[in-house]
Amino acid sequence: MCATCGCDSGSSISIHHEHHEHEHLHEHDNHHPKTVIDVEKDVLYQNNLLAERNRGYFEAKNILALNLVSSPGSGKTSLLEKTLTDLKEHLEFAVIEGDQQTTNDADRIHATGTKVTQINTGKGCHLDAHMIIHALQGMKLKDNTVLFIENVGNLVCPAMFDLGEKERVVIISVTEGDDKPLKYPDMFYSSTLCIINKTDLLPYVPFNIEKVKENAKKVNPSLDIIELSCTSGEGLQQWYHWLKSKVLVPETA
Ligand SMILES: Nc1nc2c(ncn2[C@@H]2O[C@H](COP(=O)(O)OP(=O)(O)O)[C@@H](O)[C@H]2O)c(=O)[nH]1
Ligand SMILES: [Mg+2]
Repeated sequence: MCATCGCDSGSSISIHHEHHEHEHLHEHDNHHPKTVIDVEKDVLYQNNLLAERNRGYFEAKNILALNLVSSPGSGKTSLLEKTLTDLKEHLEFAVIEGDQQTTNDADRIHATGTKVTQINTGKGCHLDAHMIIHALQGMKLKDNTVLFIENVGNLVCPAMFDLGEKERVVIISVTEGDDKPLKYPDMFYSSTLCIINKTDLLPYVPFNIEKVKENAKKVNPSLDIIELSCTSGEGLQQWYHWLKSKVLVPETA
């Protein structure tokens, strides 16, 4: 059990490299904490060290790593499917998919022709830096890759776990309520971009888009915000523009 957030992360995770390899990791087996606070500090301290290791690897290979976080169903995989399809001629992509169970999302990414590794966290409700190290070992990423890490759907625990990413992107969809930035401030505070997805549904749901932007800016005044719909395609160009502005290499085509 991960004492930091009460989930079962790390006790038994499975990593599926492109659906071929299957690896089980067992950790914390001999970990008997005296107090919850000590363990929490220890878990996050260890995670931060490993995240810095990942960050160094990414910097050395000029890999742009983006950590996508949201509630389940906000549209993370849909956004990736669109992005990978629309920009694959211009950028080198790879994806790490995080979910408790199934390779459903990895299958969707694989269908776009993109290199993908699935991490199943079991009962764990977030990815951590150690899981990313193991995933990276099997991926053999090329220099200058844009690496998307789709985190487990959860607006709470993934906020605490640095994966070594360059930027964190939080996605909220218009069916979730415009108060979410105030209810889950850590996630919005630690992100550099907030994507408001499913704007095609705005006529049908009571969601005040100005209010959600105001709430998000209250938590994080420097947060970039992009409204879009993966279904209609409206606003996607703004996201592509933001993404390309973060890439430090010339496009391949
Ligand atoms: N109406 C609408 N549905 C969307 C949009 N984006 C995603 N969805 C749907 O929302 C559901 C969850 O999307 P998914 O990408 O799996 O979300 P994830 O759990 O965050 O990866 C799926 O049924 C998608 O088709 C959108 O822009 N508009
Ligand atoms: Mg998904």
